Amino acid sequence: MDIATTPTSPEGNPELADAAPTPHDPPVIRREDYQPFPWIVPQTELEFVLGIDSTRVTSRLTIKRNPETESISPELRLNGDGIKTDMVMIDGARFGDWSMDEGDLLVNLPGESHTVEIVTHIDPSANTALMGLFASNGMLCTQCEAEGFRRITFFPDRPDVLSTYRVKMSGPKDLFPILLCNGNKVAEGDGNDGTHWAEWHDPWPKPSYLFALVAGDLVANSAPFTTQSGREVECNVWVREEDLARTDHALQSLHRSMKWDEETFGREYDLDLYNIVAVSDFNMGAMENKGLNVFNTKYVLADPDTATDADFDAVEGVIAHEYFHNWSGNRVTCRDWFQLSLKEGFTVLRDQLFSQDMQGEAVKRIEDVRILRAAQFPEDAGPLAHPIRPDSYREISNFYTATVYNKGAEVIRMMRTMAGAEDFRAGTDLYFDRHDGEAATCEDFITAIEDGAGLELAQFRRWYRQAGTPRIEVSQKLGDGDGLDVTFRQTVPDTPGQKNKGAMHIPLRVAVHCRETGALGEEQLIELRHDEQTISLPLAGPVPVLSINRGFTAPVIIERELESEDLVFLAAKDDDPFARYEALQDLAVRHLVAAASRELDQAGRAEGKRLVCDAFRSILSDPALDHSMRGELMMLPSETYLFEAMAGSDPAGIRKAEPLEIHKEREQLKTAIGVTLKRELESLYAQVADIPYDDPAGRGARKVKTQIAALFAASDPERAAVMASRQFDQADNMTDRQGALMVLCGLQHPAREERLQAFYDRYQGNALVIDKWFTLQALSLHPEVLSHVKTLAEHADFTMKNPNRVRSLYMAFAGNPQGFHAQDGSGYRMIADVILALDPINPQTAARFVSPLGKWRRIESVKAGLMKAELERIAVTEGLSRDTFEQVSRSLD
Ligand code: 0A1
Ligand code: ZN
Repeated sequence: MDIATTPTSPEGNPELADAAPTPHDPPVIRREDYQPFPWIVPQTELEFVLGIDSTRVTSRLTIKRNPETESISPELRLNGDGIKTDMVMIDGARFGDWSMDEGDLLVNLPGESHTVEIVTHIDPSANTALMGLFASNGMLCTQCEAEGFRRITFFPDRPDVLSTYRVKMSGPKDLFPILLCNGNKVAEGDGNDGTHWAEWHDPWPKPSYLFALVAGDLVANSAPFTTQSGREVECNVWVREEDLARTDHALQSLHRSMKWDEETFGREYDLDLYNIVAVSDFNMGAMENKGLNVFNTKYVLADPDTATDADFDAVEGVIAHEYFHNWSGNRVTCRDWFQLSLKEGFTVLRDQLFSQDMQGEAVKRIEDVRILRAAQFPEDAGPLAHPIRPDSYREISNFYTATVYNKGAEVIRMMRTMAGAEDFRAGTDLYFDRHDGEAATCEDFITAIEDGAGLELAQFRRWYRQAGTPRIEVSQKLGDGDGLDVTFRQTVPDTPGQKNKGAMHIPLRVAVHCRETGALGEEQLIELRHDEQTISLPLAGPVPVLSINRGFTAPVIIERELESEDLVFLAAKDDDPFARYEALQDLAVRHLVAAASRELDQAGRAEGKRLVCDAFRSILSDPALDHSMRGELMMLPSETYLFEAMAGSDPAGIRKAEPLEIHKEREQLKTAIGVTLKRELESLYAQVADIPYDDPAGRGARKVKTQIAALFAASDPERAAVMASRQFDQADNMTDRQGALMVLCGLQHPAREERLQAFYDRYQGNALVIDKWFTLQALSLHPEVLSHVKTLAEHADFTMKNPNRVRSLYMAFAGNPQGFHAQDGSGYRMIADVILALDPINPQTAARFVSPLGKWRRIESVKAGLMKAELERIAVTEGLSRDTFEQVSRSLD
């Protein structure tokens, strides 16, 4: 049964009805309360008799008292969530003396070691939450991180209980010709009733969150990889037959990741088999289960006709991310979920470094910073702010955040910057050696880096404890000698539950250039440790211009009074590509925040636009830039970033963001650029328009082309319609096609509907491309976007059961300021309605829609009231999931 299209009622299923107890005030779990589990589980045997709507699970656990704990309690607590026992046996005999506590199974065991056998039944087809064992597109598949295993069978479902798994599964051969699990297949055979079975053994002890099972009608794209020690690994990418032609890029990305990790981190793969399976219903991007990664199809399938350049990069990055987890996550795992950034922050850094090597360092760094600023900075400034190592949670799924992942990566990147790549590698070698086979903590990681890389990180540890983006106020004056005295004043803002924070240890790469002679100063790394400190930096000439936080060394906000001429100079001349990008962004941010705050008179407004246009002009014509970088530099700061800049530019918190003003001013700036630089843009377009897809300059050309059309959409819609329609009609790849359609979607022009229909007709039935079709319309600059989204929600292809589809429409809409922040609050109401409708189906995905509404404190008062009212409406709804309850209550606190 296809749960993406067949409505199923959770209430109709007694197991799932139990699975949603939604206590009104779910308990708070605290990091400081950690206790080791009193038992160890050396071996786990599982047997699955598979069926789409009824699967029987038998587990046989060998358990022993944990010699490292002093507990003498006979109680064994096995976590469960919405499941019931059919039978419990202890040491081979039927056992009736068990009890339940919430979802958990409790048994009292007198001895030192026992075997525990439990039988449960589950209904994968009713599992719309997509945690545990679920059905997707006719196949069966699991997702166990963080606490999904307890929806399959009773188990100590915590990451510090490592066990060796042997798994047997059987099922109808016609429905499930392929049976996969972690590790190696050790036996298989046919039953005499149309069924078959397979037995798998994973030699590496693992926590339950890394367990995976897949059964379905799949085909593989396979190619062996030979490791540095000469072992051959069979690599398979499993998909539905119709998708096979779109798997080469994923397979090649896997090979590239395996090689890179050997060369860069000295990590070799440790099994003879590596399986990747693509599923269409998945809450997140992908999952690193040992030897059997499960992926959202979005991060596997790619060919030029259906995937953009960005999609290709995302596939490569996510494949790498999951592969790198084999060491940073699986061989060394987390002691408890508060340590999530131990594996996620480190693995994101590893995938970023890999992608820098594959795709080009400068552009990748700019993209990563853009993501951090769009997703993590707002989180750190809002009601859901938390340290990269949180102190408490009610629902761990809510902590798979940009803070834990992306800020976590930035924090480890700072360690690498301070140590240098080589010494950092010595630190990570020591970490892997010391903790291989263990469930470790962030503290273990920091200590290993201190010992192996020779750093002193006592004060640096505050990055793990303190939430909030540090702000550094920078001022400068010429010193007595031949230096520039630069004074740094740092503050870490208050965040929920945290006030009066200590100074951070912040590494910054800096250089002092000279605007008059154009001389570029030498880069140096400085380390800030105090609330206020002054450092003298060497001058390169008489008119010093400070280039600061080069390469975005630290995830901080720099505030400084800088003459606009200095920014123009940095944008045109800095030798650090990131600093160049930053200067251009700063020019635009200054103008747009001032304009949106109505601080500019006519002349000031014209002057701001002129400066941005001048800087743009030098970017358009600079022969030293490749088109990829040019395209990057041509992107104006996003409206989310401007929202932060506007709300955050007043430390007293009095100034609030006005998203519609920001939107209006940003569009006007685009118009000014399009009008002022029409000739330059036309000539650049002519240069890049016909560069072929496979040309080395093709990628950059595609980026530049779409940027130009987007600027013309604001300045000369008729010209943009012609340009974009031609680009669409002539496109031989998805990047050009999608770019053109994105521009057309914002226009009130007949070409819009024509091309939208053509796109739909061409790709009907291809779920990932139809997701793009929904997204383009929901993100569009069209004034009627809200009613378009309402209509799209009624479309036959729309379903609340598929997370990709829900996100393609509503996440896109929530990120469209013009629609979401509609004056009358109808955008907020729409998202609140989505949360309420989705919560009973898929709480994890529903809870992710809360944060856009949580911005209410930082927005002007009328909209703030409307947003808050929607949060309050959700908060009083009966039967809310733990996920949504937690996010809504934190957002209202
Ligand atoms: N560990 C995965 C992310 C992940 C987390 C939870 C999931 O449950 C739905 C799925 C995936 C990663 O970092 O890739
Ligand atoms: Zn990860």
